[in-house]
Formats: sequence, C-alpha cells, structure tokens
Amino acid sequence: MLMVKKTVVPLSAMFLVSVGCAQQVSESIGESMVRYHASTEARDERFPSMALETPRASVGDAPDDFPVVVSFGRDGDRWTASVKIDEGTSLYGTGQVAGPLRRNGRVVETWNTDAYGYQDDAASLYTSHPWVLAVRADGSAFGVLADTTYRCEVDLREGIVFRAEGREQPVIVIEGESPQEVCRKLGELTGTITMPPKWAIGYHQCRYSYDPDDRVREIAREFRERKIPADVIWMDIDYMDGYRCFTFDPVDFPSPSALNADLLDMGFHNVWMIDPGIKLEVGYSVYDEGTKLDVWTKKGDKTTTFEGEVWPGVCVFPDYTNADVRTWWSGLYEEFMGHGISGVWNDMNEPAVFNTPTKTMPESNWHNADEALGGPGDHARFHNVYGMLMVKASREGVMETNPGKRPFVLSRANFIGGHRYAATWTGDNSANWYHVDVSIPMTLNLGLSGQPFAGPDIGGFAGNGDGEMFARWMGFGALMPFSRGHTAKGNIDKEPWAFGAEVEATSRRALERRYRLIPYIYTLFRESSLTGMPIARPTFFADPTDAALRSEDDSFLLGSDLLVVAQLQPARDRVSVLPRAVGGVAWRELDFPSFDGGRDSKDPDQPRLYIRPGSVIPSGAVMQYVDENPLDPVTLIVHLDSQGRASGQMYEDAGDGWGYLEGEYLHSTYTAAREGKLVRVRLSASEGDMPRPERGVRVRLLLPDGREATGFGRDGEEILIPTP
Ligand code: NBV
Repeated sequence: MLMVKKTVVPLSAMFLVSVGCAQQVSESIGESMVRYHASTEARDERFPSMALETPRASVGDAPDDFPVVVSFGRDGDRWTASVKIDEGTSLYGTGQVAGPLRRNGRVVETWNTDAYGYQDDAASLYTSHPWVLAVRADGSAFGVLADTTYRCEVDLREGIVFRAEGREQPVIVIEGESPQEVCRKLGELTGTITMPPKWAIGYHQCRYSYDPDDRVREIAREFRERKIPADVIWMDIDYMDGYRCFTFDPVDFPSPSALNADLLDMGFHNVWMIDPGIKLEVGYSVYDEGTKLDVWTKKGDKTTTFEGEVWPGVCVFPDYTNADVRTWWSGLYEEFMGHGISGVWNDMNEPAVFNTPTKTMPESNWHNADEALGGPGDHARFHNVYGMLMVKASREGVMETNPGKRPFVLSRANFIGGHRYAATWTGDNSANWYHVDVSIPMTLNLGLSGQPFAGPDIGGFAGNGDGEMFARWMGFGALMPFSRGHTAKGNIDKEPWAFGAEVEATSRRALERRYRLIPYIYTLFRESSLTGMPIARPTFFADPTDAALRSEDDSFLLGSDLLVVAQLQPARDRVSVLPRAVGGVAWRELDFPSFDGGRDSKDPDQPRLYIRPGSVIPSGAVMQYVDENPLDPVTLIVHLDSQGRASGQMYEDAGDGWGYLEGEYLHSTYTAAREGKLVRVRLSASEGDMPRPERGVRVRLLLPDGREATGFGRDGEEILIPTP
C-alpha cells in the first residue's frame, strides 16, 4: 500500500473546469524528491515508470514546505502539468535538443524521430527526455520529470508546462541545493552508466561505410602510420549481406573474425551495426525464427504483423516490449559476437520506417508488452521506449556472450533512463557551422538529462564541409565524452588526414590532448557511474550563482576542474565568459607540448583549456590507444588555490571486466600544499585493492607568475617542489 497524503494545491481554472474537484496527491519518494499525481485515480492507475531504475514507493507525506508545486490540468485531449518559476531561473535539460544550452522560451516534443539534417526548429529528435532542470538565481535548483512515455510537449515559454497524451501520469520533482545535487538525485532515480570498457573512451573512427574489409584495415594502418591516436573502427550497414541483420556480406566481409583479429593486432577495437528492421524473407533465419516464435510488432488489429520498408526492403520489427522477444533478440548476439566483435551500434530504432506518412510505425500498432511494463498497449505508448527496450535486449545479449567483459552499445533512439543500457550521439547532424555550434550545448543538455556518454558526429554526417570546419570540430570534439568522427555515404573522406597536412596536425594535437587526459577522463566516467554526474558539464557548474555563465554555449567543463573554451565561429569572434577568480586566484590557462616541438595552444583550432584553482589533474603520456603502455609516469598538473592548496583524484582499474566491482581498482587522492617556499605533493588517500604500480610521478606546478615548476618522485611518496 502506498502511504499517500492528499494535498489540495491551488488549481488552475482550466483544471477546475475539466476535472472538477479531483484532488491532487503528493508523496515523498526520497530525500527532497516528491511525486505528484493528478488524482488518487491517476495515482492508482498509472503505468509503471520506464524512467526509474527501480520502482519508488511512497515514503510518506510530501513535506508541507516543499518549494516546488505542480498543478495538473487539461488542454484539449492532453493532460498538463505546470510549474511556476521565479525570475532569474534558467532552464536546461529536455534531453537531445538542437539550439542553445539555456532552454527558456523553447518548446520541444518528446517523440523519437529520425531527423536527418535537423535544424534549430526541430521539435523532436532521436531520444526523449521529458525532464527539465531549473537553476534559480541563487544557484539552488530543482528538476521536474513528467514520468510518461507518451508524446509530451515540453513548453518552457512561461514557466514549465508539460502537455502529454495518454492518461495522467506522475510528475516527479527533485529539489537541490545546486544543479549538481539535482543531477546526482536524478542518477539515484534513473540509475547511472556502468563503467564502459576503457577502449570506448578513446577516439572512434566511423563512416557510412568503410567497405570492403580491406578498406577498414587500411584506415587502421593509416592511423598507426601517421601516429594519430585512435581506439575503435566502426562497421556501418554495408558490411551486412543485403542489409540483413546478423549476416555478413560474403564478398566484402568474408571473414569478420579475421578482420577483427587484424584490427586487434593493431590495437583497435571494433563496433558493428545492428538495426531493428528485419528483412521479410522466407529462408532468412532471423525472419524464420522470429516468425515461428511470433515476435513481430502487430498492427492495430493485434494479430497481423506490421510490415514497413527500411534498408533491406520490406521488414518486420521485433516487439521489444515483450520479455520473451527480448530474450530471443539477446540470443541472436551469441554467434554474432563470436566473430570477435567488441561493441554494438543500434541505429534506426525510433523506429524509422520509410513508407509511412509519419516515418515511423502507426501509433495504433500493437505491442504485447510485459505486465511489468503496464501490459499490452498501442505504439503511441511504447514509441518513445522502443529504442530503449531494444538496446536493453542488445546489451543483455552482448553480456551473455561475453560475461567477463564490459558491454559497449551505442543507440540512436532512447528514453530518459536509457543511459543504463547505451551511449548515444547527436544523430545525423550536418557539416555546417550551425552544427559545429550546437554540438556542445546538445551534449551538455543530454548530460543534464542523465545521459553522460554522448557526443556529435565530428566533421558532420550530412554534407562535406571543409578543412577549416573539420579542424575546429576535431579541436573540441576530441574532448567530448563520446568522441567519434563519422560521415555519410557519398561525402568526401573525413579521416583526420583527409584535409591535408595542416588539418591532420590539428587533429593529431587534439587527439593527443584527449589521450594525455585519459587518466582524468576515465576518473570522470567512474564518478558518473557512481553518482550520475555528467562528464561534460555546463560552465555555470563552476559557479551556479553567476548569471553571466548561464548561457555559455561555446565552452564546457570536463569534470569540475578543466574548462574547455572553443571558438565555434569561422571568424573566432565570440568571447566566452570565464568563471570568476576564486579568492583572487583565476582559472589558469593550460596547454601541452605539441608533437612538433611547440605548445598545442599555439594551434588556433584547439580550444583553450583552463584549470580550476585548487585542483590536481592526473594525466599521462600520449598513447596511440588507451593502455598502449602502462601509465608511467603519472603527470599531476597542480594549480593552487588562494590558500595554497589543491587536490584531485585518479581512478584506475583493469580497463575491462567486472573486477572493479569487487574492489579491484585504485582510487588515489593527491593533494598539494604550499609550505613557505616549498610545495608538498602527496598521496593523501588511496582506496581499492589494486596494488599501486611501481611508477614515477611528475608534477607540473603552475606558478602564479605564469611559469611552471616541475617535481619528480615515486608514486606514493611525497614530492617537495621548491618555488621562487
Ligand atoms: O547506417 C547508415 C546511417 C548511419 O551512418 C547514421 O549514423 C545513422 O544516423 N544511418 C543513420 C541510416 C542512414 C542515414 C541516411
């Protein structure tokens, strides 16, 4: 039994007219988390949440002084939920949305859509996150989740208004002292990512499509010969035999195992695409088996299989809302993964269908959904979670085949909470400056909506662009959580060397930065997996009380200590606002040696980097792929605060496998403190059972006068650095 307090809240006129005197219900579901229901009936008849990791029972009455009130109402056929905001409140989140970081004044609609070449006015993209993060003028924050899978308009023109189809579902509000706290609480509710295999945080090279297999080998060799760091090469749909999923073209990809083995020899992992559309063809084993087991999504009559056209021609679509279907789908990965496949890419899973007016399934299609998902229902209810349920099943299949390895799955469509199953990217962007510009805010808003493992197609998917644009894109794209170059069929080549020597040099510098920073970035993935904190964070996280940072679209924080400031206009004429000095100490510009003997900051296509006062950033030498060599020495970059102190963390583990869950990791806290003319750097805390490697530590101490002092020592021992 839920323990529920009935609370009468001010009802809008609209609510009174259409719902009469139904009483809203508000219940506490955790510390500073309240769930609102339009009425007791709405509460009792709600569908199970697809967003939450585990169902949340009421833990008592909502506190009387809870600061955020939700008002339910109606607008025609849709139910509405509104929250008023105070002046000075900035709105973020709403998932994968084109346009600026700050969402005030914007309207979007959750409806997973194949949005090739989308523009600023796109109402719906590939993933759905009916979630808004609100940051008040004083830096405190709250988040609002409309816990519905149905099509839902998120209108931020006047306060926060959700207008959703289907019957009334709960609205959950999280209150927090800061936006960071709200992100962590969202992580508590919707779950967090698991640690990806370390190779997945290296650079990925993709194209639609590298074909045949020797072209894939050639790309891998080029990376190594040119000394451009990279970890993964991707196989897009043309590797398949006539676009039949789980098959390989016998001529162009006769031996995927041999290809994957050759890639591995060169230090590359691989990712292969699987779509949901299964070719309707008697004799094709996946179709035959699926038909025998009756796994396909049905039309509105609940019995006839729905057919729609995608790449292979007429296709049928697994009904992932059903546990037996998901089990069957998972099972298909066993043989597939057996070819030495490292990771899986699920595309077109909105699902995209070519020959329907809506470019997806009709909303009247029928899903034989599990009782745990609320039982059977129409596509209108399950559309936004179709992709999420697909990747849930894909991920399980990958894990069943390789139980000792961490899965990597990328999904185009998803729903809030779906970060538990797959990473994502910003879909089919275009090679133009608008898309250069929105890559950062889109990735940030995904992170603020619970999906930290995201990034754009570097270089642009649709169209060619040019070297100037590519260089700029690579400069900051190399520092996004998911860093992948990709482009469409028919376009010019877009590998880092495709635009000539200068752009190649810029790309190498950018990727060398990423690889030097892998110890830091990997630590951020660990933090995110534990807490739900985004990896790339908006600049205002440095100081949520600073109104000047609220609309910073051209910069982002990697973690809390490193600010990345990009130039996203050809003319490089936009000025970014930096966080204020802390206690008189400014964020300090940081760069690295360039492969050609200079400093990488001399390259105008690299974003500027700034380090937070009081931080220690762990870094390492350039590697051609993660873990090419042991991390030795660790380089600690130290920027003291006004008290002459700094600290930072470094997380390490085996890079794959699950040992870290049993304590096989090393989490080191390094601190630095000024003592007169000396700065003492030491390991101040160490967690985990992994033995500390015998290795050197090099300290780059950033001095107030702009110079650097260097110290050397052994890891675990104190290092004393004299300063002028
Ligand atoms: O599989 C081909 C492409 C893929 O490269 C892209 O990343 C996806 O977003 N896919 C869409 C289908 C064709 C798009 C024109």
